[in-house]
Amino acid sequence: MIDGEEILHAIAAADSLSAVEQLRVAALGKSGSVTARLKSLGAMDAATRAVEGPRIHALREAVTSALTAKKAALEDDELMARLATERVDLSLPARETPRGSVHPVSQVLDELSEIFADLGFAVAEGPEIEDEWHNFTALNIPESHPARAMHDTFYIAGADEQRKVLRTHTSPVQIRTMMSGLPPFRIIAPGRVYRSDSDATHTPMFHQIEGLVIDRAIHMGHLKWTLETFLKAFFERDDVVLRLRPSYFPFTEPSAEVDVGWSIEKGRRVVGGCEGWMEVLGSGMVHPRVIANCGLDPDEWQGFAFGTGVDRLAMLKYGMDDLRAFFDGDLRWIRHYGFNFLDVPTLSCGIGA
Ligand code: 2NL
Repeated sequence: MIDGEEILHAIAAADSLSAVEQLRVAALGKSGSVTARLKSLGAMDAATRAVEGPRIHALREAVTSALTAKKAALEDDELMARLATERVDLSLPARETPRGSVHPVSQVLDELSEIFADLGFAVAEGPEIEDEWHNFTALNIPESHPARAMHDTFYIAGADEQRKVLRTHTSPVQIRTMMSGLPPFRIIAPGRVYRSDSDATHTPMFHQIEGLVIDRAIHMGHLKWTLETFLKAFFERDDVVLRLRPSYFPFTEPSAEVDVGWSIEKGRRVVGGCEGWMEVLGSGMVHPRVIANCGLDPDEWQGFAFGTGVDRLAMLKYGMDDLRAFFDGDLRWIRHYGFNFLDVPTLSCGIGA
């Protein structure tokens, strides 16, 4: 073989991938030496070509496989060199990944759902844009009631008949549940509600949770036990004391406001004990007219209902003092008061939940 031997020697001696690539171009490229010899076959007479043809093709094969083998060997060397120098230090701390945090309202909504799920309550949902019938009329709230006034409720323009409102409480969810299903019912309705109110303690949008139990022979004893069990679980204390105070809501009869006892611990007011009272819930036995409005016979079905503000419960439990900060979207606030996404309110803390 004429300069074939030389090429093969050069490939064997190449000590870098770029040298191998240069040799490939020099031999097999468009104007490479081996390519030139392949082209020269066309000009040969038949007898010469019969001898030279197989030799030149054999050379091309030899050069190709030598290049491939050398390239693989050099890549191997490179990998071995890297493995020898780049050691993984397992004692280094893991790199931080930026993580968001769970808003206290979301956290408390999860805690509430968890507690009531344990008591057998399902979560019900409904539209935030409601009609006046589901939001007011079905709930025995008269046309003249101040809550229906334009300055208290956000109305959406439309004909009087189907005038829409941003729901002012989550009660319409319970009305819809009673109308579309069959009793008994045991549900909670958590969600956003809207009122035309804005100051240090009121935001035009806030969160409410209401509960409803409808069955045969339900009485206020069931109401009191349920609320006591719920409040003890929520505040994670056994010394939560309740006081039911007579009150008035158009949709319950009788109605009671629920206070819990508080005490001062380490200079802070906490729920538990009984140095004073604070109101946390509204409740009562569902008004028979509301039951009838939902197409049920109030002589057969009765029950209790309650409602409270989720934002306020969150403030009470986690010690936040300004309601407006909840919805300002200030990242410093959420980083301070937010929860880790693994803080799932179950005994297993989310593992398997
Ligand atoms: C409060 C008081 C309350 C209810 C909500 C209710 C729902 C239906 C029927 C009867 Cl469908 N009642 N809900 C009952 C009593 C009180 O909420 O102070 N909320 C912040």
